[in-house]
Amino acid sequence: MKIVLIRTNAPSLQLVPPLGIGYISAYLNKHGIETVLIDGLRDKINNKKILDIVLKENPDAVGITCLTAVYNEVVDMSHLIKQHNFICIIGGVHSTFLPYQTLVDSKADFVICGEGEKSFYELAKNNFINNGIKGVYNLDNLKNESQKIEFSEPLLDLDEVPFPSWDKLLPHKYVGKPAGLIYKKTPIGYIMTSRGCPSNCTFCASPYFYKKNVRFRNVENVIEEMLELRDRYGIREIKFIDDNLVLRKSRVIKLCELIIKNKINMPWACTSGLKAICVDEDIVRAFKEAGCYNFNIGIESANSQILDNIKKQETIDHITNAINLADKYKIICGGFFIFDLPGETKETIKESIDFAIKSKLTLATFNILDILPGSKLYTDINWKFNRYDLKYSYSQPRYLFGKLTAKEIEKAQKQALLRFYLRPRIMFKLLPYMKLEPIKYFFKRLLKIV
Ligand code: B12
Ligand code: SF4
Repeated sequence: MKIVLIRTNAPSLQLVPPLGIGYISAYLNKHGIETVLIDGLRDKINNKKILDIVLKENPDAVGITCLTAVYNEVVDMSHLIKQHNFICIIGGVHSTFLPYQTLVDSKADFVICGEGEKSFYELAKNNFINNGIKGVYNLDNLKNESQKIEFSEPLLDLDEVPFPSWDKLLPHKYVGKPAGLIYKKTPIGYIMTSRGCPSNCTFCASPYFYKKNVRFRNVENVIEEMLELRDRYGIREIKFIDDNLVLRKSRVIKLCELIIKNKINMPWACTSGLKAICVDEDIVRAFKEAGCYNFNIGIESANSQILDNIKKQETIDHITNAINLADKYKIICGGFFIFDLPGETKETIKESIDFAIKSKLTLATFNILDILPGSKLYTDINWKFNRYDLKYSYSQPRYLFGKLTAKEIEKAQKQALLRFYLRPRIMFKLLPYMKLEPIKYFFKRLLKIV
């Protein structure tokens, strides 16, 4: 049996391997099913060209990965696949939360909700007949969007699944547009060492996707993956993309010790945002010793009422402490802020910008809130996802949660970026860490955002 797994192409500021389909591929291969991976984003090919490859491969079924941002491209890809009568299966965070709409719009045969490895395999083993496999839906067993959904059986032991199919993803081909504003060396390898997050931030889809079922890979297994990426594919830097790499202190310290013991000798960073409350001096010291040059933290707002409103479960003091520790150990610290959170006013935005500027942060992003299917905010305000509205995501406010107009929020975003970055201290601090290539990349991205 042969399965083709696809990531569609769509405008994106960053190019990171699609680990989700990489893991599904590895799991299927482990169970004797052949896979072909097509990354339209990396190869800069449109859906028609992807279809040509599918036709050439003539698989038994096609799987497409779906985030909200790429929904329209996924729907279009699925139509092309169905025109040629292949079985089409869609999975990923977006379709997990809006499976009915995805099935109707895309005409796909199945949507698989939750982590896809086990259910995809069960479905393939069952010749694509869904005899009650958990998390697998079509229009026969899903009648409307309000029907209660069961997620697929998750992988309880993350070491049970092999590394993502790096032999098919070709990690060294992901050059240019790395995640995060800076990097030291390329090519960069991306690693996820855990799944899930126990927090409750109301704007985020993660708590509901993983249902707080947090699982960790063995650190020895993570080291093995770092070595494989370095020695087999020539990867020269690692970015960890866990929801919160520092969730378990003893584990992350052990990871740092093993990075040193195994002479990994690659710079590394945590791009996704650590939770400040989990960051302490032992961790930051261990990070530094093991080669970490950058970590980011999800700050969201410097106003404590807003932090309470979004159930951030940490204080400005926790955030300041994490930033100061990074500064003490000369690690570049980035902060992620979000504008238009519930309770936002002119004053709270000013508080966030002033905080960013007064703090020892070296990098900062100021995103406008988007309302993600799967997040608590989405259900709280009974938001309806509109696929024709996607082009405004992250550039215009979707719903005014506070007391500001859309124009005021957009203006504040631009001002924040300019006020933060147009300071000699920031430029000066970034320079020693950057070579010409990253500097060019940094300015290009900044200009694009502004
Ligand atoms: C790394 C990452 C990125 C990377 C790479 C994204 C990518 N396309 O792979 C970068 C930095 C580029 C990025 C960008 C963005 N991201 Co991002 N990102 C992540 C992060 C931290 C990890 C993703 C990952 O690799 N997970 C590991 C794999 C194993 O999980 P997975 O991809 O979900 O795959 C599993 C299942 O979803 C399912 N599955 C996936 N595909 C398929 C396909 C089939 C056929 C089947 C059956 C199953 C299946 O099975 C997989 C294995 O279990 C997640 C948070 C998270 N914890 O997942 C956010 C997350 C995916 N990102 C998110 C967002 C919002 C964004 C941006 C819009 C942010 C922005 N402001 O621009 C952009 C959109 C980029 C784009 N155009 O696609 C949201 C998505 C929410 C949503 N409803 O779509 C997430 C969930 C975080 C959140 N805030 O809730 N992101
Ligand atoms: S924003 Fe970060 S800490 Fe909050 S729930 Fe999402 S992944 Fe967890």
